[in-house]
Amino acid sequence: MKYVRLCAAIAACCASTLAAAATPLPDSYDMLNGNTGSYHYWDDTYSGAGCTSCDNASLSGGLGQLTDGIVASDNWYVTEVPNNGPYVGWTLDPTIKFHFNASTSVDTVKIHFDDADGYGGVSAPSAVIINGNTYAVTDPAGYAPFWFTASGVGFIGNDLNVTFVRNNSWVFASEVQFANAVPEPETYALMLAGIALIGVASRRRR
Ligand SMILES: [Ca+2]
Ligand SMILES: [Ca+2]
Ligand SMILES: [Ca+2]
Repeated sequence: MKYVRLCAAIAACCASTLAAAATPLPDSYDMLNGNTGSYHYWDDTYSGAGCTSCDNASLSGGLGQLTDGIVASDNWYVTEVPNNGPYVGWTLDPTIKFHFNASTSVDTVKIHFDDADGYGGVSAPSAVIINGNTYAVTDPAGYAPFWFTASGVGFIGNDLNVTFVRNNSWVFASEVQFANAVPEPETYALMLAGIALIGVASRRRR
């Protein structure tokens, strides 16, 4: 029976689309700017208010290097020479408040950190705190930069606070990404189209 196979195909299609993760982008983030060591580890492209060339200046209402899609390809001592590199580096435990204009669900937070194994006082952080929940970070083997993934975040709202807890003098991050499994409008459109097709198929059968 053709329509049974058609229904099965549509169901499989809808199921795979539903499982696909959406990757919401924040509309802005607020935080303290990075610090200066051998070089400046500032959020060089930050678009909001605040001094982008001042250590620990309050930055607000904009986006910058933590959400620009650019992921550092190497350790800080390679990418940050001479200045304006892709990382932001702090000598404090920064809290970054990510703001979504519309209420947004977040299941997963991914953060790209440097892991210089202590070179220059830069190590992987010991933990990440997301809206009060602590996620321990294991220092990966070797010294390559790495992605840390916090799963099961279960956040729905507008403002998501993320704190990096240092394990050494410095913490360096180059990108933060969010994901959720909520179906997007296109998914609903696909499902409606599928239901319509099933209706057509069953009418033809009759
Ligand atoms: Ca920078
Ligand atoms: Ca970046
Ligand atoms: Ca390591």
